[in-house]
Amino acid sequence: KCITGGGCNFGRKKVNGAADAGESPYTMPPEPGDSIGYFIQNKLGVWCKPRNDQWELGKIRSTAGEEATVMLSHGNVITVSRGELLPANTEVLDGVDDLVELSYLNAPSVLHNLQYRYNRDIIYSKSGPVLLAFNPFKDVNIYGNDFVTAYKDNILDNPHVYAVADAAYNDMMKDGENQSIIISGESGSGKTETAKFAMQYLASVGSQNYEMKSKLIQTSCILEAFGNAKTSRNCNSSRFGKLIDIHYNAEGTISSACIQTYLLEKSRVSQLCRGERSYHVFYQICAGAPPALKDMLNLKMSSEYKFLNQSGCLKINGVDDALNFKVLVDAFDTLGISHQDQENVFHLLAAVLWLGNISFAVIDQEEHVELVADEASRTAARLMGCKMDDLKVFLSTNRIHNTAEPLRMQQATDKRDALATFVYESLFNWLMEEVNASLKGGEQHTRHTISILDTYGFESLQKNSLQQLFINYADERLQQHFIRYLCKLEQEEYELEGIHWKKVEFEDNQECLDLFEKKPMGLISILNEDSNSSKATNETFTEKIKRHLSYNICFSCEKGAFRVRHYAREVQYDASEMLEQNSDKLQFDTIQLLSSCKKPLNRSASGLMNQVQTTGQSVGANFMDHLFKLIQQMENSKQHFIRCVKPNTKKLPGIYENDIVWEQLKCSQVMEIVQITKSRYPLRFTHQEFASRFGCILSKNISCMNPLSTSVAILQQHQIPPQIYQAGFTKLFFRGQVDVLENLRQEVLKGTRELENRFLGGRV
Ligand code: AD9
Ligand code: MG
Repeated sequence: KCITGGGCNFGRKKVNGAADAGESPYTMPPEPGDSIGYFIQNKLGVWCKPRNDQWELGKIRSTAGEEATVMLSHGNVITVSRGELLPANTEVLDGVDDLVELSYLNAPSVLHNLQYRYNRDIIYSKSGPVLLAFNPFKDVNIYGNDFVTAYKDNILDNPHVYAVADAAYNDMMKDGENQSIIISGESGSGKTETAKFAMQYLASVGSQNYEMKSKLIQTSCILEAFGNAKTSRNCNSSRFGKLIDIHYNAEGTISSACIQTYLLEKSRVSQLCRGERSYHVFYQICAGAPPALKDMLNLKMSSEYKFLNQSGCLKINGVDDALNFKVLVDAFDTLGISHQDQENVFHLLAAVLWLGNISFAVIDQEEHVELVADEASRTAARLMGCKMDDLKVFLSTNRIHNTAEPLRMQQATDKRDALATFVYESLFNWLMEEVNASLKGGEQHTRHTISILDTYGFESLQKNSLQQLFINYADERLQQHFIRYLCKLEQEEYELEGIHWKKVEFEDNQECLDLFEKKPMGLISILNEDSNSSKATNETFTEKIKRHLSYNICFSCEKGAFRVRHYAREVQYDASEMLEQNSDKLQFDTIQLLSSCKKPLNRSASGLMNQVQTTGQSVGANFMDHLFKLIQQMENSKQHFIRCVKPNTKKLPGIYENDIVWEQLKCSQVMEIVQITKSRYPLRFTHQEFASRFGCILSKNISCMNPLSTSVAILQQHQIPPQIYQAGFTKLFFRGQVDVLENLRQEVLKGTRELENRFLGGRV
């Protein structure tokens, strides 16, 4: 098997659903520089753009000076400038598994190849070491137990998320190394679905532990109910990032698992954009709670709650919220969450909804307000488990040094929303702790871990706040990690080793990362500093970032807003509430109120009490800590990359929009990665390793030679063609396996063993 997982190409595999290419025509490609000349001379297929900026395939009929006459595939003949033509690959390469196998790497050829596959429901392709996963927006029949078995038993080995998970599992067992599967892509491109398929595979191969397997699979349902919502881009958008660690024992059986979550979008609890929904679980409980539970919670239909009805969207086409509530309860049961705890969870969900319906009445000339004692406030207090009077004082006043200062309408509703948001966040965190406690497993000893990372996609909304700033910063960090791992480190090694290498240029996002991370005056440091300072306001914050960061080409500042040029796109951020959002400080009275409440809340309150006393970190500082730990964990593991691609913005099957696909491929630098993979040297030995491994097949006496001379002597004696290797300062680099040398070595070793056996055999 090729050690690059598709990177080297000494022998092509037949394409699933595509023509058999027979002998690879790229063994003798024309030099890139004069490839169009070669095509014109031989009247081969070319790509041209006759209209609408859409590439079309044609054949050159004739040329005159700088012009060429091309017959398009549907019969029209057009004249274009030679400079506008790009070489097309021969038809036998249509639909190859790995873009590395294309002779000509240009935008139309790559797009054509992927479309060829997509039209045949072949949604997975390789671009060198990266798996490209196209969202089919329909069921494609390539998952389930039979397919898991087929990949496990190597009956199938074409590109698939199961093949990636299988490689991770096998590498872990073979090399004893931790592995990570890093899934990226735009919102709605299929990351979460892909992560679930990877988890399904890993739960199946690794385990005779059926209890753990079903628990692991059921966690998705809980995570999605509480952390996913309908947005304008995805009806099941993850509003948090997650890293799933699956731990294995020495036999390769799952021993336990752990899920870390990041940066839940809290604001969604109280504020929704038109056409979007809050977290699924709210609609599920309203639609699916049995009558007794509804009575206990005084639960109404979702349309009765302000937090849900504000956006004009209560239902998702094709989604049965009531049924999903039953599925959720089953998942709670599978994970062993007690009925009492489940009841507490439902109480708090209903409490959040009722908090949103609480209203205030103006009570004096200064427009101070007081909480209205009605069904909403009474039910909210009862469900949270606090006294009505305490809730009333809490929501109508601010406690400053033992005096209660009355609030105005906006302040009171803000305080109400902050409380509801906090209750939900505490509930989410508590639930994650419970899920993890259930996945802890018994006393089994953990050897190694496979981690699956499913983050948010890059976001650019109409109004972008602190949440988007952190999501996009995390995306930028992961992009750098991806590029560094796949483009930078490899090329740097060739340079350091002094071997001949035609450098592939790629876009580095370091400048944008500096904007965020520079110390002491990067965007995040300034944000953290100002949100801890009592003097800073959002205006002084905007002034300060303008003063300190305008030198950076990725940054510009406007009144109350700033723009960042991300690798994916430029985004404008609204700075008007950033400091409050970042400091996320809870007043002492909030903690007091919550201490008397139901279980998840009083636990959060005591946790917070400790936090207030010890760290007092801002959201940004906390998030940076998390992100760096996450990247470090990845760097200490073998990494497998999956890039999900959204083929259209309509979220419909069967539509492949070239521009949309190209934009995503360009952002993930697919062409550059393929180019590097095409010419890389996947196999490498230090001179010392090579000399001691293959020294035995050298006929001359090598005892007085240094490792480099020995290595060169071995290569020359066995006539290894110089085009498949290069000798660097400390290492030898090979384009593919050195099977000839391995076979010779095995023969020598076999001969030696036989000889030893003959001598020893007589005596033993
Ligand atoms: V976001 O950044 O969380 O907003 P994701 O996670 O990238 O986003 P998700 O996995 O939620 O996207 O996929 C969006 C929708 O595409 C799913 O709800 C499915 O309806 C659809 N999808 C994605 N992948 C597949 C697949 N392999 N097969 C079938 C799929 N449908
Ligand atoms: Mg998702």
